[in-house]
Parts: sequence; structure tokens; C-alpha cells
Amino acid sequence: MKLHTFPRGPNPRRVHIYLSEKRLSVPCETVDILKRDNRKPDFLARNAVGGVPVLELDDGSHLAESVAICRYFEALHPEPPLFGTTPQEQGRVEMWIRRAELEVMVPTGLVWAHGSPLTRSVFPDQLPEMAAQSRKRVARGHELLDQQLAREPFLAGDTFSMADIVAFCTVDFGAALVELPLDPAHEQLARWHAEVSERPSVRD
Ligand SMILES: N[C@@H](CCC(=O)N[C@@H](CS)C(=O)NCC(=O)O)C(=O)O
Repeated sequence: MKLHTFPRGPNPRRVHIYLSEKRLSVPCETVDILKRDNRKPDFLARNAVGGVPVLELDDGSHLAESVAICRYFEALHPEPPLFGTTPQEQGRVEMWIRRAELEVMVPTGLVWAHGSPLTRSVFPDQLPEMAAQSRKRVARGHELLDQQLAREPFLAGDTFSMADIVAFCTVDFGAALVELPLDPAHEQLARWHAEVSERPSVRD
């Protein structure tokens, strides 16, 4: 088994935090996405979509998509649960994973692609208007998370879950690289962000 990864990327980072929470160790090979190694034919043979992370299994097959990779490990190692245990918990975790992806990660990615000088060489047809609109969507996504975190300590309830991992990696990426800092008005999002930042799986 081997994880093809670029640990600083927000999507691979989810898997690294997940594995650390589960105390699982998996051999890793870094793919230099800055050099576009993930767009070369040998990598595209592993993942036709071209992104990292990709998990190579011992039978030579591959699994892509960060959440799918974590679900694979969850089925093999259910404890401690990070996708919920009861049907209700599992539904809530899934709901907040989807919301973190669709309401926050998608627009954050669009700001990254269309509004960052760091990606201009990769996306020469940047649309500043798309970046501006997506910034507003990110603000609404942060608001959604903030409201939920005013009700519950973590996104899916009382316990830390995969939904927190997905949302945290997204919010952190936005703040660090996409000029999408946390709004001081989002006090619960800031409280949660500070708490999750202190988890050994995130800090180390
Ligand atoms: N939905 C995928 C997204 C994968 C993805 O876009 N990964 C980024 C790194 S954070 C990447 O490989 N970017 C370089 C590229 O797509 O060429 C997942 O969750 O794994």
C-alpha cells in the first residue's frame, strides 16, 4: 500500500490528519504538483482526474478522492469512529462533509483558480469576476459553519469527525493561501478553528 500525496495540499492534508487521528501509518510518496507531475501519463494512469491524494492498494488498484480514501480506512479500522456510528450520526457527518465541500471548498477553489497570482501560470484564463463572486460564496459558507458551531462543539455534534477535517483543511487553506481570512464576526468558527489547530493530528 502507498499513498501518493502532496501533504501541503488541502485535499491530501485531510487524509494525513485522518490517518494521524486513527494512529495509522501508511507509506507515502510525494507527487510534486507544483511541477505538474500529477498531470503526466504515469500518474494519470493511477487517477484519470489527475489530483492527489491517490491510494495504491496491494493488488495494484487505486483509490482517488480524499474522503473515499478515508472511508476505505474507516471500514478497515472503525475505531475511533470518524464517520459516526449510529445511522443518525453517519447522516450528520455526511451532511456536513457535503456542505463543507460544496458550500466552502468549491468556492474557495474557484477563488484560488481565478483570483490568485500563484495560479495564474496554470490558469491563464482567470476570470476576476468569478473570483469576486466566489469570495461572497465563501463568506456565506463560513457563516453557515459559524452558525452550526454556535449550536454544537463540532460540525456533526459532540465529537470530532471527518466533517471537521474537511472543513478545517478548507478554511485553513483559504486563510493561508487564498486571502480568505476568518472574519472576526464568526466567533464560533474562530473558536473551533483554534481548538482543531491544537489537535496533535493537525499540529504535528
Ligand atoms: N476531490 C479531490 C480533489 C483532489 C485535488 O484537487 N487535489 C489537489 C491538491 S489539494 C491537486 O491535485 N491539484 C493539482 C491538480 O489538480 O493538478 C479529493 O478530495 O481528493
